[in-house]
Amino acid sequence: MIDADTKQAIHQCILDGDRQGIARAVRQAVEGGEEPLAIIEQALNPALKEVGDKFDAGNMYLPELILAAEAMQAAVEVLQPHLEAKKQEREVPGRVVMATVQGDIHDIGKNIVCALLRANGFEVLDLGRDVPAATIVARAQEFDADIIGLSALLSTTLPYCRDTVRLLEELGLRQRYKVFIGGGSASPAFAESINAAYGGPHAEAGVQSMLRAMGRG
Ligand code: B12
Repeated sequence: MIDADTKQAIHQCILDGDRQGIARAVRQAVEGGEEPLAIIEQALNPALKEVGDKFDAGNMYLPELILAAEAMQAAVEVLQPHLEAKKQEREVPGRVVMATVQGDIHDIGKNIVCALLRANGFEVLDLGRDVPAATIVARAQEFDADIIGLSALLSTTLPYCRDTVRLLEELGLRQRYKVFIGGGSASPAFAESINAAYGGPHAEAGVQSMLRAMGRG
């Protein structure tokens, strides 16, 4: 468990949308020996969830949501190199194309998944956010990917995960790739309904599932 004062300081910076404050707090936490992943899962994610709940309940408005998201992104940027520094010298378990699907600009979670995949030795092509199914499939072929990882945070963009799988089927490529979906809108039931794997609600669990799918871990 991370230190309670550190957790509270990070939590408050997210709620206040304080980019400078959070970069400082997160840097100090890492220098003080806290694990980057523990900072994300125990401090940053719960704070951002609170922001989302407040927004949902009408107690927070879009400009504040944007500031909180920018603070989160600033924290992840500080943590990303530390996550990737954990990379161990080992055989590459596989190649992954990651994207946030069309219509969706939520990319914080996807960026964390990419950092953790790299830390676990995967070769990763990050296509960014708001990526159409056709681009995902074309780039997966070019990159000779083993896995396609899709992130969807909006209920309205979840169908684009289905579109990606359908396009693979139409092109006779479905057996070529393992497809994982994740992000706030994804669920095990939806994943099953589109013939994809559910990556789980946390990046770490998702990466472990991908390692297992590649016969590792
Ligand atoms: C930050 C945020 C934003 C930021 C995004 C900034 C950015 N660069 O990402 C901004 C302010 C831009 C934004 C905009 C909007 N947002 Co918003 N946003 C959020 C918020 C608060 C946090 C999301 C987040 O980053 N969570 C933290 C990350 C780390 O978690 P995560 O994404 O789930 O990822 C983790 C796992 O899911 C997993 N994972 C993720 N992807 C993948 C993929 C794979 C393959 C695997 C294995 C694992 C995996 O690993 C990650 C790390 O553990 C959520 C609330 C919430 N509780 O989620 C609302 C939320 C997602 N937003 C919402 C809405 C409605 C919007 C807007 C439509 C608002 C508006 N009226 O304009 C716009 C949509 C813009 C668009 N077209 O995409 C709703 C969605 C409702 C729904 N179900 O459809 C939510 C749930 C808020 C709410 N309660 O109403 N938003």
